[in-house]
Amino acid sequence: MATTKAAKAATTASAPRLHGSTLAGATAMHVLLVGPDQESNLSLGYLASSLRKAGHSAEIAPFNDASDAPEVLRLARGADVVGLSMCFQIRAPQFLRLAADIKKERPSTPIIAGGHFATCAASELMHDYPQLDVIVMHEGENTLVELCDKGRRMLAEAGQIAGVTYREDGEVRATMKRPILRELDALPAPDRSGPSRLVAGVPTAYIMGSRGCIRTCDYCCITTLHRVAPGPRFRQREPEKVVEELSDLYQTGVCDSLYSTTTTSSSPRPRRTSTGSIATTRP
Ligand code: B12
Ligand code: SF4
Repeated sequence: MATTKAAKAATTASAPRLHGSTLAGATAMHVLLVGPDQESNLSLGYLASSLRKAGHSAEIAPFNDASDAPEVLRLARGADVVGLSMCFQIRAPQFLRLAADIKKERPSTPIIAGGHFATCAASELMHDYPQLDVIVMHEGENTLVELCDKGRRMLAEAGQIAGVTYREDGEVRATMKRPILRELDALPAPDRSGPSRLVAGVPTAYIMGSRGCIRTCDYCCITTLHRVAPGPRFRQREPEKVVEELSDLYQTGVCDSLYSTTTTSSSPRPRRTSTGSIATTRP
């Protein structure tokens, strides 16, 4: 995928670092979000903007293969918390090795994993890989913010947060299921700082139009995710909000081409803009 080399550089938070400052009585945390970044990584973008909205700071570090590990390790030295986006099963060994290296260097830095694979295999991962401290089940925006709001008590009090798998007294435990987000438009727009992405030389951005799926294919991890988070299986954004985001991206010069992606392949009631692609070219 045509991603600029510059885009590999960490996408640094535009908000100032808030290390050690207080946030409604708790310590603001600096979170390093690590994950694949072949195209726009909307998971990390949404997590970063939600953390910032809540007064924390976030930095995104691409981890596309093992050669990115030294840079991630360097950035982890400045983080209060490391979040790993383990969406792909095939990449799990690399992420677990990275987590072990971070823990070896900085044993007290909490490592939180999330994403499709981490959620589906949460119990097994927590039993077998002590380098992971917490796994956030399914959608992570609110859960990660609530964990960070705990500040340095995050791991000791993880059991108070809905939607996590954690350890207590050496036992792996899961808290109550967190209902999935109903209002996708309530989320702040994803972080898109850093250089524009190029597809065939054209600055391009990806957009989330919906989440979930109406089908129940047994082999698909999207089906498993629905079991761990109650609520409607499929949610769509308001078409007007999608168009607003597209317009902002175009006006601010982030992209010349706009692709509306959706996290599902099946829509019961397609709306005007939620699936398919929309492309505009700057005159
Ligand atoms: C876009 C996409 C891609 C893109 C970009 C991926 C990227 N992230 O950079 C591209 C095209 C590159 C891609 C490639 C592949 N993909 Co893909 N992809 C998707 C897709 C359609 C959408 C993901 C997305 O952006 N969602 C939008 C965000 C906002 O939601 P989210 O990802 O669910 O994130 C939320 C939670 O998961 C959680 N979360 C995620 N990370 C973290 C981290 C922390 C710390 C926390 C707290 C929470 C958290 O919070 C997020 C916000 O709520 C999903 C299907 C789906 N519907 O999810 C498949 C999916 C993730 N892909 C999949 C696969 C298999 C692949 C490939 C291996 C295919 C292949 N054989 O080549 C490759 C792997 C690429 C590689 N080399 O690593 C599978 C993963 C299955 C698995 N368990 O392994 C999925 C689930 C599709 C499926 N149903 O099978 N993919
Ligand atoms: S995303 Fe595709 S494979 Fe997964 S449940 Fe929906 S239709 Fe089935």
